[in-house]
Amino acid sequence: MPKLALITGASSGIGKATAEAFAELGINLIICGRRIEKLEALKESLSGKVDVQILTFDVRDKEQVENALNSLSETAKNIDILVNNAGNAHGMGPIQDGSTDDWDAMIDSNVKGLLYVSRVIMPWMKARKQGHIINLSSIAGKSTYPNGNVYCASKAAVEAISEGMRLDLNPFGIKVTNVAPGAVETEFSMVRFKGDEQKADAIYKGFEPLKAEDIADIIAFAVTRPPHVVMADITLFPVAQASATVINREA
Ligand code: 8X3
Repeated sequence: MPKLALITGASSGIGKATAEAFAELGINLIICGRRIEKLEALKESLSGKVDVQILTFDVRDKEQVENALNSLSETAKNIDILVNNAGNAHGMGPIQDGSTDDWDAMIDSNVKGLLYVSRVIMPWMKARKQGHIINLSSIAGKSTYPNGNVYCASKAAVEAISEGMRLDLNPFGIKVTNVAPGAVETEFSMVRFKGDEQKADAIYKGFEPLKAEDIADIIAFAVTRPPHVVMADITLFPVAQASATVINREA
């Protein structure tokens, strides 16, 4: 029986790359996001390989999340793998000057959105006594860096939520994998710097960052371990990166 995975934030970056990697493994997909055209294009490109269903909702909107997920057919509720990938950074600067709108955006998607989606799907997994939840955290969740403040806090929350899920879902045989990447070149920095290309490009200058596919590759590895094995916590850096703040850049 082929597995079924639901991926949030699947229209780009790590979410999209994970959908592509799962399709290679023959895992059927429910791809979720806000950008319908991007999801349609992804569905189109994968449809020859696996079954792909699209769900459009904004993880920040509790009602939208609940309505969209509950609209799934009974068969489609048999989700084996949930990839909580949706999330982003908004702004980067001293906390005393921070934008409360940016803070809302990060806490609403990275923390509350992840919880809303999981809250619907965890009972389905519990009832089947099986499932695998992959939470996309960040090195920012393990180490707070200057000007990262609320973004780092939102990812520290993801770390705590992964631990909490692992503890509370333990009796039901549900696997929880926390994935904490360092520098990955995606739309991430363009969003963080609100479209300022120069600032975004500077983040990845002088070294070879990770690609979305590198993270997807590790997630694909995590979901193909034997039933008795769970990769609980994975930190991934490009070779040039040694910590949240130390990156060896060519001059
Ligand atoms: C993304 C990695 O180092 O920009 O979460 O916070 S970092």
